[in-house]
Order: sequence, then C-alpha cells, then structure tokens
Amino acid sequence: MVDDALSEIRRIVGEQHVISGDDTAAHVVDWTGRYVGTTPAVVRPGSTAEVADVIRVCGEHAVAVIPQGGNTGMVGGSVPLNGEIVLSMQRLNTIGNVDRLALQVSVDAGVTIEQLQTAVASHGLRYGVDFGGRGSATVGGTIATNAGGLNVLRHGMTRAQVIGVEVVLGTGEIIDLMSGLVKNNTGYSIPDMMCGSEGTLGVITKARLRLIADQSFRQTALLAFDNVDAAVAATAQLRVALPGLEAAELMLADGVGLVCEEFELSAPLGGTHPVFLLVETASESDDLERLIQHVVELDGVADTAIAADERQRQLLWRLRDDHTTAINRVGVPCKFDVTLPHDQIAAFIPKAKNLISALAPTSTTWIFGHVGDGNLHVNVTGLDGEDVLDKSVYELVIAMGGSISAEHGIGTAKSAYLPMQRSAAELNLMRGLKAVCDPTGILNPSVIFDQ
Ligand code: FAD
Ligand code: 2HG
Ligand code: ZN
Repeated sequence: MVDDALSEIRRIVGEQHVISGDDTAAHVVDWTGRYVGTTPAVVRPGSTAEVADVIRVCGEHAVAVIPQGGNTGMVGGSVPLNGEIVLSMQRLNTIGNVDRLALQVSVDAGVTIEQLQTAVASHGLRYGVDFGGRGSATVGGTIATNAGGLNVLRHGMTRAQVIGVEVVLGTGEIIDLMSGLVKNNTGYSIPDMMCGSEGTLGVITKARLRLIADQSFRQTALLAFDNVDAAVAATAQLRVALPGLEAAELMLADGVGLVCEEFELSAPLGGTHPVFLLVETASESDDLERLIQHVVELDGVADTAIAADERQRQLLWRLRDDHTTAINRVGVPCKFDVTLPHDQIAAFIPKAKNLISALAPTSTTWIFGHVGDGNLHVNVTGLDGEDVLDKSVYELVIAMGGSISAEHGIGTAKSAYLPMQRSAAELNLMRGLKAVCDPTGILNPSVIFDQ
C-alpha cells in the first residue's frame, strides 16, 4: 500500500524529493528529543499542485501523512510516531512582494519566521508573532499551532495575523483564500478554522499575513521582585501605563541561574533575587525616560537593569530565550504549557511545584513564561517514567480555571487529556469538521483526538 503510493508520489515530486533511510533522521525526532518515530519516506513537494496530488494519492491508498514545517513543535505532533509519511513543506519558501497599501504579504508555508521578519524589515514593517524558535519555525507550522510567543499581549496570537490561507484539504481539493480582504463576512471563516488545526484538517500551503509598523525604538528592562504576586501586579500596572508594552516575561531564580551556568553569562542584578520580569516596549521615538519613570513608580521592585544599547538588550533577552535550550541540556523534559487566570498565576507556581515533587521526588521543575497573557511553561526534568504527572497537573490547572494548552497545541502529547477540557458537544463538532475536511482520515490521525 505504502510502496504503491510512494511510486506514484515519486512521479509527482521527482525521485530526488522522496527521501528515505538515514536521510530522514532529522524529520523523525522532535526538537526536545522526547518524541521519536520512523517513516517510510519524507516527501518534499515543490508546489501547491504537487501537495494536492500527493494528498490525493495518500487518500486513495489510505496512507497517513504528517505535514512538517520546521519540526520545532513541542507536543509530539510533527513527527511520525505511527509510521506516517512526512510531508516536508521546506521547499515551499517563496516570499511575495509586500503590499504596501494593505500592509500585507503573501508567503509560502515553508518560509521561516526569521526569513519573513528579515524580508519585511526593509519596508519598515514587522510580523506580529515572534519567539525563540524563529530560525526554524515556519509560517505554516505556526498557523497550524496558532503559535503565541513573546508579543501576544500587544499583537495577539498567530490567528490575529492571518488574513487568508491557501490550503489543501484531505480530499486533495485546493482552497484559495488569499485575496487579502480584511472584511469578508461571507459565511464561516476558513482561515480562522485552520489556525490551531495542527495539520488535521488540511495542509496550509500559503498565507496572507498582516504586517505592523516596525517601531524601531525598543526599551528593555529586567526587574527583580521578592515574589511572583508583585511581578504579576507590576505587569498589570505597566500594561496600563505603557501602551507600547510588547513583552512581559516571568523568570525564576533557578531558571535564570541555569541559563547563566549553561551559557557562561553573568548572574543579573547581583544574583540573589527569586523572581524576574523582563519587559520591553516598542515605540516610534525614544521612550526610555517614560519607561524609567513608570518602573520607578511600580510597587515591589527590588532592583532594575535597563538595557542601554542593543548588546545589553540581547544579553537580557538571552536570559529568557535560552531557558528552553538550557533545560534540554539538563535532560529530555516533560513540558506543560498552560494558561491561568491572572489572579491564579502566583498561587499556581508553588502548588504545581509541590504536586510534582510529591509525585516525582527525583525530578526538578522549571517554571517561566509569558506572564503578560497568563501563560506559564512548566518543564520537568529527571523523571523516572513517562506521563506520571500529566493527569494530576492538568487537574490542578483546570481546577484553577486554566487551560491545558496555551500556545503549543494538543499534538499527540495531550490528546488523551483533551476531554478534560472540552465538552462532548465541542469534541463532536471538532470530529465532524475533521470528517468533512479529511474523510479518509489521513492527515495527522494521532493528533488532537485520542485514538
Ligand atoms: P512543526 O513543528 O513542523 O509542526 C507543528 C504542527 O503543525 C504539527 O502538528 C504539524 O503537522 C503541523 N504543520 C506544520 N506545518 C504545517 C502546514 N504547512 N500545514 C498544516 N499543518 C502543518 N511556540 C509558541 O507558541 N510560543 C513560543 O514562544 C514558542 N517558543 C519556542 C521556542 C523554541 C526554541 C522552540 C523550538 C519552539 C517554540 N515554540 C513556541 C513552539 C512552536 O509551536 C513551534 O515552534 C511552531 O509553532 C511550529 O512551527 P514549525 O514550522 O516548526 O511546525
Ligand atoms: C517559550 O516560550 C516556548 O520559550 C518554549 O514556548 C517553552 O520550552 C518551553 O517549555
Ligand atoms: Zn512560550
């Protein structure tokens, strides 16, 4: 069955774009090293028409397919855990002309976030989603996961940037919604539906994206606090005082200490504070005085470092961006990406740490995240077994009014727990959509829905 499909696929994309054996290595292991699969082949189509033909052939032969962008996803959704074919989108990498009247751009799904940012920067423009995985994560993958990142509190998640998409459904039909019309209330919004669909409804081949002015003055400060409550309260004060606030990132002393140790950086602000908040504003003119004035007025700030130049800014950001890499060096982590209501963030942290150390006494818990939008990343290293924590941690999150996936999606990692969060009616609706878009069930069959 797979062999028959692959011989047809070789004719569609060309022999050299069907990879097998050892050459598939980078495509079968996820970024964290936690999810490892195998595949009969990695297929690299070069056009939307080729994607459509490949999907049609896979449907006819009942061969499951995993669309893959940069393979930076964190929930085991981008690798072939059940022997699926990998459909790599990396050859679809054209960036269209910037539409300077509409402030939009059309790009292929395999373009990385960094390539996109670089291409639009020369027009004084920027894309509103950014995060540490920018060098590899693709437009298609970030739409499929509805990625959030560092600037959600000002610009929203990926869904807020997507005006249109071109998508190949599981039937092989191509839907072209790339007109760029912002106002277009003509029935259900298919681009919205594709955001967060995690490759289960269709393969995104192109996107029409909103761009924003690249306000070139960035003011960045690291604030130290004695407790998380004070950092959460300060974030709210800054959101009101500084309309240009783009990022508010929470870090704790152990995580910052680990980053400094792993990357030989100096400990910030004397190295003795338990809680840090990294804040950044973007504006059209130098806003430093304003930032300093508001920081001075904040309650509970124990110490402050303000970046005086771009080099210092980059150093402050390394403390935050390098958390994920530093934790991976300790060991393969178990990751929880959760949102809490703002008034529960401070209480959640000790509760989660106590729960995890009671269930897994040999483990270490690292917590950091996008506190401006209530999103905490809980990473656990040194676990003895798989999945010993998941159900209990998710019960705690739900009991505190939160969500079990803030920005990374469900993937295969959380599919068993989705019914804890979504009602039977909601799940039926989602399954119904899946059945219409992908009637033969070939697109990411193990993702979102528990088998
Ligand atoms: P992949 O990992 O290849 O795929 C992810 C999912 O999307 C899979 O289910 C896959 O099947 C599907 N998919 C991929 N391409 C397509 C397509 N064209 N059509 C349909 N389905 C597709 N996420 C955040 O939200 N915020 C962060 O701050 C953040 N920081 C990160 C930092 C680092 C260092 C890393 C490694 C990751 C980070 N992420 C973050 C995770 C984030 O979810 C992914 O990086 C990104 O959204 C996935 O893009 P990708 O191209 O790598 O997709
Ligand atoms: C981040 O915010 C990413 O850096 C990754 O979403 C989070 O490593 C993680 O758990
Ligand atoms: Zn994140």
